[in-house]
Amino acid sequence: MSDEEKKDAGVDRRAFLKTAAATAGIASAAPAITLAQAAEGAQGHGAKGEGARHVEVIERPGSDFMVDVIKSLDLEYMSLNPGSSFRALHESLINYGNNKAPELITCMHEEAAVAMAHGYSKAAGKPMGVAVHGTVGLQHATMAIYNAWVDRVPIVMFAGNGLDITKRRPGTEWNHSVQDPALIARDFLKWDDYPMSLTHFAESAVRAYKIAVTPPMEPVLVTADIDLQEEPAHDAARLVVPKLAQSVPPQGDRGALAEAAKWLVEAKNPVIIADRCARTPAGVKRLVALAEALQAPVVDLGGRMNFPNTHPLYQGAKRSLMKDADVVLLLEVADPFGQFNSIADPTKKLTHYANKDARVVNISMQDVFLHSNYQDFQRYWPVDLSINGDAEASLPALTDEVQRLLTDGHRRAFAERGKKLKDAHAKSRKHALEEAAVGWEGSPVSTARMCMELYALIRNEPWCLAVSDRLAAPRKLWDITEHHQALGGAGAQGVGYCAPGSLGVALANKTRGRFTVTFQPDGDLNYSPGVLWTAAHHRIPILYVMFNNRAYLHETMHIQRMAGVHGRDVSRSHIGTTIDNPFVDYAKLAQAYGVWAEGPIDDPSKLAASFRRAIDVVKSGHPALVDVVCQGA
Ligand SMILES: Cc1ncc(C[n+]2csc(CCOP(=O)(O)OP(=O)(O)O)c2C)c(N)n1
Ligand SMILES: [Mg+2]
Repeated sequence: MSDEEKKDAGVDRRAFLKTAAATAGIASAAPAITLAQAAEGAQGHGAKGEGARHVEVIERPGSDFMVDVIKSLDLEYMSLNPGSSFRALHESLINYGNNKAPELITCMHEEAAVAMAHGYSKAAGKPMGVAVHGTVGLQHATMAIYNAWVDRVPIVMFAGNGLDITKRRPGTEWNHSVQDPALIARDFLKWDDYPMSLTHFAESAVRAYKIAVTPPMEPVLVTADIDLQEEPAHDAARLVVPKLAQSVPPQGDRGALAEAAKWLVEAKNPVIIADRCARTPAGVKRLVALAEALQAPVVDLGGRMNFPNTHPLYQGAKRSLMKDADVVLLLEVADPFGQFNSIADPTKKLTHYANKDARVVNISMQDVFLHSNYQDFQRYWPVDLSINGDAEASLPALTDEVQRLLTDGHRRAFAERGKKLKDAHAKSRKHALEEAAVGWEGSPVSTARMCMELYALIRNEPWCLAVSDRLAAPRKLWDITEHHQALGGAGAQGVGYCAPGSLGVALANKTRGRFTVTFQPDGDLNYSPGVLWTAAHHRIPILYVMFNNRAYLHETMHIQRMAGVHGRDVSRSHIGTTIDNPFVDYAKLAQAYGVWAEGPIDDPSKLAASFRRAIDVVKSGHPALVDVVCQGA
């Protein structure tokens, strides 16, 4: 930092404190305290220390150096719920780091802080930072970390903690200390470390970032020890921030890709299945190039937006394709077994619905890095050619090999295949429209009507659907052509992702000129409704359309199924699964948090006008919520 920057960053504030023993914080929000009081922990939560009266100002706390390190990581934002185990880092981020790159985003729950970073990362194409209280904060954060883990999303997290027992204040600080903070989340972290010096912190933070963004991308955690944060950075002049070196995503073995190309070109009925294949917009173009070279159908499972749904080769998830498939190419598919088999619920009857003789090529990083405890690796499926590599990085070589093999004969045959697929695509689009018309006038509103009323108003905006795996209608009926338009879902179906995850997407979109919309399930919002306050406080433009079925409806259906199997009355399945008596007034809830809101709306003819008003609010740079009372799950 230059002297000018330091001044700008408020480093001079410390000099001011030194002479004046003056005030801290925002007068309206926090009572002014003297340095002596601060040293005594007079404002401390549960601390009753004897505290020295004489306070020496620490000119260069370790936490300032930590900020230098964090600033080298190009993190636009860092979400947090405050906690004293990282209070020095927090203060340094504000006053030394000037609350810029990263800018702090205040969250009301650690799960929301991590889920915001999860959504942000997918929309921005780079990680966001998170700071958490090492013990209780991480306990809250874990499900969101697990979601990101399963979704292969990089998040760079910092936890505060104190190891040295001689420095811990009695009481709370012991309750909030842990030998090994990352332990609780280690099964779903790619890497973590507990640095014991500032140089160690610098190396580990940079290493953590590098590891997080190397496919398979995953969350990482570095603990910032409280004493390292709060003690002076000894030898400050000699501390260096190591250069961040990012790895080139690994391409699969060229010979194996050539073999795969041979199989695909020779196939009569090849099928391409993509899940988390396209990490960037380039990935979509690469998949289009391969599919067009082969005139092969693409099944997009939607973990990412892999392929335009307007493209004639886009075929949705069709089992019929798999019946005739002779070569199947899996591109970063989370569940290979599930593409060939189903297990009926509740009978658990196994059906193998694909052609048994199909040859399968799997391009994935799944075997390269996985953990044992949590079972997100899914059931083993024996493939014929397993290629360890990043799918997006491997596609150009695969397409080159395909192109090299093509003869005029192939091209003629492929053109024929392409025509048939084009017809099938048009038919399924028509069928989806007919399906959407069912219950169009119904009240409560049908989910398809809710989706299409909104789409009519935003289709010419640079829209982004923050969570795209919950409702079928947008996937089938909205023209999804850009990578950023459909960002998949929670990853591990941990409910509570949609509200904060969407807000993280909106945070990324704010500076990228995109208009963020999300269909917000009611059950999901209630895990962390404080997200609405974060949206209002940080002026994050997003349109929350409540998809309010007044229930944990998926669970209602599970109970109904069980009642059926047990030969009992299904009419009591609402017990423990519905959100009624009283209904939640989501418009009032949002308003209480400072968000513009309308509803509940159960008359579909009233949707358009309300959506229009909400869209104007969002366009003016603020969040808005429309509560739509829906049927369906
Ligand atoms: C953290 C967590 N708790 C419980 C569940 C089990 N669960 C699966 S779907 C669901 C219902 C969610 O309700 P809502 O978000 O309103 O969606 P709906 O089913 O009504 O469409 C629940 C509770 C889960 N997946 N994650
Ligand atoms: Mg619901």
